[in-house]
Amino acid sequence: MKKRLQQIQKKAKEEIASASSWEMVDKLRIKYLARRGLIAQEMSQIGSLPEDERPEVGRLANEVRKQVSRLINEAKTRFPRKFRQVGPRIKGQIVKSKDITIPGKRPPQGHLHPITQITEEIIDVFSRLGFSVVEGPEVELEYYNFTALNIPRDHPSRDPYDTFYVKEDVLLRSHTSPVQIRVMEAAQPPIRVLIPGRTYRPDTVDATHHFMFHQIEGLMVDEDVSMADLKTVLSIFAREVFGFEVKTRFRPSFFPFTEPSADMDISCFLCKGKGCAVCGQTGWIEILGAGMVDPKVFEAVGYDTEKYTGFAFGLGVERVAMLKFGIDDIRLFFEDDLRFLRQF
Ligand code: FA5
Repeated sequence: MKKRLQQIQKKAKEEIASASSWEMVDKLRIKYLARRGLIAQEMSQIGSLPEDERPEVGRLANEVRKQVSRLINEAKTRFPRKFRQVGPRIKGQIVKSKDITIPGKRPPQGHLHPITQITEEIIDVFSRLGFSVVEGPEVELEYYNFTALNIPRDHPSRDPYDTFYVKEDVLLRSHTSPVQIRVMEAAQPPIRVLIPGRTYRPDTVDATHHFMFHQIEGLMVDEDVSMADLKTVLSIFAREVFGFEVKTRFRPSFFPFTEPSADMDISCFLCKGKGCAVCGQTGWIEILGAGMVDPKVFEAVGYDTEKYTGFAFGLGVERVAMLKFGIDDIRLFFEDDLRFLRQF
């Protein structure tokens, strides 16, 4: 046992000398000096020795323990100790502030663009009427943008001066109507969808025109859908968005993909229909084009034209936003001027 104690002392000395951190030294303390450490294990066996040997072995064991303890204490002074940080904590993390009850700094918070706000408001109205939202590609095939919509080959809107072509047969969509075709190709009636999105036309930019603007398309197809349904749905929309006093009127119009077609006007929000500069003295402002889906469009998507009828409409979101917020120049929406945008 004496020999073992001497070996333990020698080994401890070597190991302590080669330790390279405070933590390593502390592990050696546990290995040798802890309650169940190597030295304590030896000491626990002293009682089983012959009585006359016990005092001497006991002294030696004590001596070894003192030595190892001294070496360990010395070794610990060689290394800087990482102390536990103290201070106020939030979720276990030390915080620098002495007073953690001081309110935090609020990061600047933005809000939705007015066009997005109006789009969401319109979606909200139509979703209560059972319409769901669908989106389609902004880079579109000529087939969907024109051909399937019964727009003839020689129609002026197909001219490169009136549409942004990416290459032959591929273009930036000039309206959201191509998504009508994509929806009808993918699903059978009954259909009630709303299609918001960006559209592009090489129009000269002025107070009411932009080369990029937003439209919201609506499409409802079912058995027995009539012009009366179209008028009802759009009148509800106008009342919900512009208020209960607003009046609506439908004027005959023409679109190759609807028959009959109509433009919907709302009574001028400013002069209440009396006539002013905003409405060009007419008392009315046009906000959308609409009509009953032309049977030729149903043929293009393989719908039974005897069984189904439907209506479609397309409104300019900027136009609606300008009327609702009283904005007189469409360009303000897209100039990213925070002094303008913060007002909404
Ligand atoms: C259309 O685009 C048709 N697709 C609408 C439609 C859909 C009719 C379904 C029937 C059935 P129009 O070219 O009139 O129609 O455009 C619709 C709206 O887009 C206009 O009333 C106007 O508010 C807006 N708009 C058109 N050109 C511009 C432009 N350059 N800048 C801003 N808004 C525009």
